[in-house]
Amino acid sequence: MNSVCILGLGYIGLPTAAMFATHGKKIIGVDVNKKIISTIKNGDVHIEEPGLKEMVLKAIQFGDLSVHSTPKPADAFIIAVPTPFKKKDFGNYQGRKYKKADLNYVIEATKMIVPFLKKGNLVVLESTSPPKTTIDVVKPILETSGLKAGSDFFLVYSPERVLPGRILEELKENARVIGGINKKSAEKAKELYQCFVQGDIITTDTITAEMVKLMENTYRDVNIALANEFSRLSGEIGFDLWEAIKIANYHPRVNILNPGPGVGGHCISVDPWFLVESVPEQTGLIYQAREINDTQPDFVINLIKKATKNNLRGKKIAALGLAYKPDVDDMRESPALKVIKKLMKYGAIINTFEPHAPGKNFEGITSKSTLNEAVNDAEIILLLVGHRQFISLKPDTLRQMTSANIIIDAVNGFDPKSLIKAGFSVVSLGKH
Ligand code: SAJ
Repeated sequence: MNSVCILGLGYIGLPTAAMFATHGKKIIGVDVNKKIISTIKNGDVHIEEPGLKEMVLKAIQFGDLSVHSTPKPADAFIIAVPTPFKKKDFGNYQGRKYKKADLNYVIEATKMIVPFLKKGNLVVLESTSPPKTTIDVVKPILETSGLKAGSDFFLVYSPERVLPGRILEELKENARVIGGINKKSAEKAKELYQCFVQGDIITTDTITAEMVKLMENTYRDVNIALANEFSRLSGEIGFDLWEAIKIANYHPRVNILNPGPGVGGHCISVDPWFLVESVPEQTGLIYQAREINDTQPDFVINLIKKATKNNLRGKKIAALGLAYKPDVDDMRESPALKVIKKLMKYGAIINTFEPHAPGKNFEGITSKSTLNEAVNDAEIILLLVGHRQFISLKPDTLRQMTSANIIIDAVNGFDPKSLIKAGFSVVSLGKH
């Protein structure tokens, strides 16, 4: 397999395209978003990811990657489009309102492949998808070509499992799961990915591969929910959760994750819903974890309310960080945005700063151009994302930058003792 057409040049599609292109394959990158195509053609990338821009430019320069708005014939096709949840259509099981997967991008991308599908081609679905999507949704669409999956062309599900911020390393190093609709399909895909994957390549069937991906992210969601629930106990009982987690994690079989303002991103806050939607009557724990993580921004708001004696109206708050997690520029489903929007609703005056997108606007919230501008005349500083730039701030430097006297830390990014020494009063999530 020499040529690969990759549909969707987002957080996964573009790094995957660059990886194949720099490992001997000819890549046709496709995206329906014209802005993305023109950005790449102009020598830039729309995603902040260490090493990505250089890799994409090199691939284009050597003629191994070209970008287009429609597919072209190729030996293999990879679908790497988003699978968000529906914004308006919800399910309901015994009063539990749950979110449903929106498979439109997957369906549209699959339809785009049909006119180009030839005998011997391989089709890979990489998008995180509800169980059975490969067989129930993708396969019938591809077979409208008149070709039969498994004999005329090969079909697999192979989830990406990389961590934003470390995508290029993890694409190579992580184990890759390949679920084929038959053995031959899985073997064909294994041959293809072998050109850059250094980790184990494990072959299985499509449903198992789909479940592996959903179970991994659900496992993480449930464990973060547990940490977040613990954070709600610390004030009630009166203990330092961070100290307790540190000590508990000395146990060889315990690894408690970090509490925070909630779970964001396009993966963990979305994927568990696919399981709830599939079998609502058997997913009480998964549902509950989603509930806890989705309401964690409210818990942070309550901390702020307490610190301001329920008097948020007109309070000048500098909110630090808008991204969904530290050291990335991705704002999708970010709990920081949720906290800020709610504070604004309560009448607080918010200045924000996102070091990965200074001066930019997200869902009506504008990041100031500098940290200084955001904190200058604030009354309260609210740390929402543990970006390196924030947690490395020296308390005395911060003291000189701001008129604020209160610091609220939702991520345990600051050392409260040295902040208190510098003259601040400090409220930290998980510290009573
Ligand atoms: N978070 C916490 N506490 C923690 C860890 C994370 O509150 O202890 C929060 C983060 O701040 C963030 C959210 O959870 O808001 C998710 O962050 P993450 O770093 O756990 O995961 P993602 O969404 O960036 O990437 C995940 C990864 N999955 C797992 O680790 C099981 C990644 O490997 C997947 O490829 C990715 O989802 C995906 O695309 O599905």
